[in-house]
Amino acid sequence: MMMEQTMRWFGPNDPVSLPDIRQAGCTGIVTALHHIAVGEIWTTDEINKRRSLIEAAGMTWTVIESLPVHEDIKKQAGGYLKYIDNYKQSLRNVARCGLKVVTYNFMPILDWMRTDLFYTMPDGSKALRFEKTAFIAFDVFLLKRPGAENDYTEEEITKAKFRLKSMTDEEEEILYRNALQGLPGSEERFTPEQILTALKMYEHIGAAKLKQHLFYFLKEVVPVAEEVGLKMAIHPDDPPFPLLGLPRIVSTEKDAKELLDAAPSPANGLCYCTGSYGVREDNDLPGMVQRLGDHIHFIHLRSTKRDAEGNFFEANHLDGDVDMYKVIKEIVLLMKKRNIAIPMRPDHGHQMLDDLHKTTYPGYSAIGRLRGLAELRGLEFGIWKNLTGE
Ligand code: DNO
Repeated sequence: MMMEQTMRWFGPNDPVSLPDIRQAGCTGIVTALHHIAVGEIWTTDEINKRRSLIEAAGMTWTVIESLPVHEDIKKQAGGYLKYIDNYKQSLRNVARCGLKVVTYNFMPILDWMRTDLFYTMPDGSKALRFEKTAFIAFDVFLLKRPGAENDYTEEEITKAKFRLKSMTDEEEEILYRNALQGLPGSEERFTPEQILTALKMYEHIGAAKLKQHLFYFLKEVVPVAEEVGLKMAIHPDDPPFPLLGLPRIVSTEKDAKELLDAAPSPANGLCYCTGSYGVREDNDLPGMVQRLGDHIHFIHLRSTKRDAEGNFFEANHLDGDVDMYKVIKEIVLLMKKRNIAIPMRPDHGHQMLDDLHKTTYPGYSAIGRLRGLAELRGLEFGIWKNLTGE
């Protein structure tokens, strides 16, 4: 039994079409109703409309990514009780429409963060990259976040100042835009004022408090998910460390274990994202599958390459710091033990070939993901044949 192969699709406006994804070899689609405002209820009508589009293209809607958690829930402020009720209702509705897995994250304000969306690889393809010094330059000198200088050493700040000086106006503008990129699937960007106001609201919320808020949310929604037969899959922080003074609480195996223990249920689970967890050297990726495998409901496969300076870029799926052979071997063993096919998607891909001339969602061009999926599928097929002799 192989992993269920899926790709993320951002909906009818995605330049990558459903037939493209099917031709890449996928049987499942991972998507969300991006047009519904965060916090509002997903109605069965809207879910079914989307599901029909996917089924008409010969695939199934396997996983939701994401059913986003309203900021008020993360802060336990404003209308958070109503938003939790809405979330429960959305869960009931998606279950009624036959969906099985719901991905979400608990990252305050921002989802993923990169400083460079077009980092040129030696072969001319483009990758996403996080450059620490550029990020500090953004934080301290462009955004001018109050207190930002306290988060870095003097040496780091001096380096950031020089880094900024070395940039052309255009490069500076691009850095600014990249860092303020909105959520995946949305074309909106935050304005600096919006970010600074949002950051202010988190001034008194440290990691311990944010964890309490997550655990409260889980205790509320996990029983509903369990009752209606859904699996929840929390996506880790990307990158897995605090940014802009915001706490990040799903970065390590310990974090994952704690949140699972906070609301014990088979429905309380993880999105095992090797690209996010793998940025930290102290995360033992194959070991996490061994120890937390019963709670892995969705898999993102991607590899990053870090350096001693704290930078990383997204490598080819089989290169970089993630030992994809060991990871997939553990997943094959896990699926054999659980006797299920866990859905996976190749996470991100390089922009390459014809896609270099197209505008797609950062990380989500067709050909790079097609390459990633093909390589991952081949690796899995070989491991699976070898292990099972089937
Ligand atoms: C990035 C994605 C994340 C993920 C969310 C899940 O490419 O992996 O944005 O979808 O964090 O809620």
